[in-house]
Amino acid sequence: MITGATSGIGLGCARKFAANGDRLILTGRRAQLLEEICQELTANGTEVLTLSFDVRDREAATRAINTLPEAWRNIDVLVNNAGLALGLEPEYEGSFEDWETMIDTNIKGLLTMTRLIVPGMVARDRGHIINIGSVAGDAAYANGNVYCATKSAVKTLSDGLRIDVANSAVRVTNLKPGLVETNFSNTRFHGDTERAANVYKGIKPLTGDDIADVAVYAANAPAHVQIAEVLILATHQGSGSVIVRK
Ligand code: NDP
Ligand code: 8X3
Repeated sequence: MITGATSGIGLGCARKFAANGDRLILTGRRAQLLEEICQELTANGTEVLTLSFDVRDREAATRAINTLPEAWRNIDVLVNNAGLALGLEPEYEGSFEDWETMIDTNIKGLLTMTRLIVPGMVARDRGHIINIGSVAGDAAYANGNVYCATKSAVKTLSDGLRIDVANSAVRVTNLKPGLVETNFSNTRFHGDTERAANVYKGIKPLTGDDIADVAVYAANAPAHVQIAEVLILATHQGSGSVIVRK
């Protein structure tokens, strides 16, 4: 199951896990896009189930998971990817609404999906949660404040879950990408495409597929190997705040 599979890293994961021969449950809010992706992958021989809901809506998420057809109930891998940044302003000037959306999606949405799906994994003694954190969770960068804090929470929640499932065969991975060219910056800058494009100027950024490669690797590592955390940066990115543009 991949949350936020309609774009970027989630879509990259959908395509790479499909190429790996897996059956996929794809989620996102945009039902039409999910349908188009389903058609693309189904045409290539992948079995796909789509679920359209907002991860912030706990009731809708619960309904979607509790009404999964029998053949789709035993989820082996959960990629907790749905998330976003909104705004890039000093902490003392940020928007309350943007903060709430980021916290509700990146932290509470991820927790909802974890709470709904991990009990089945523990009961079956089999499963893998791949959380999409960020380099932003390792250290704050200028004006990143609340977004960075949500990704820092993803790291702590991944570490906590890993401890809590350590007596089972369930594995937990926190993938921490740096600069990945997706719809991320368009969303962050509320549709200002020019400002978004500038984020990737002068540097070859990562792609959703680059992150998906690591997710597929972690999910297919031998059963005794737990890829706990991976930081993935573009070659000319030194840290969350050091980006060398040429
Ligand atoms: P995109 O904007 O391209 O994709 C975001 C995905 O999240 C979409 O599929 C969107 O689907 C889904 N999503 C957002 N909000 C919700 C919601 N409330 N309910 C359900 N789905 C939601 O960005 P990315 O692919 O870059 O982002 C994916 C993840 O990667 C995020 O968690 C982001 O923080 C993280 N990340 C991104 C980096 C980057 O540089 N791009 C670097 C590090 C981490 P829909 O709109 O259909 O609901
Ligand atoms: C997304 C990458 O560096 O914009 O998490 O925070 S960054």
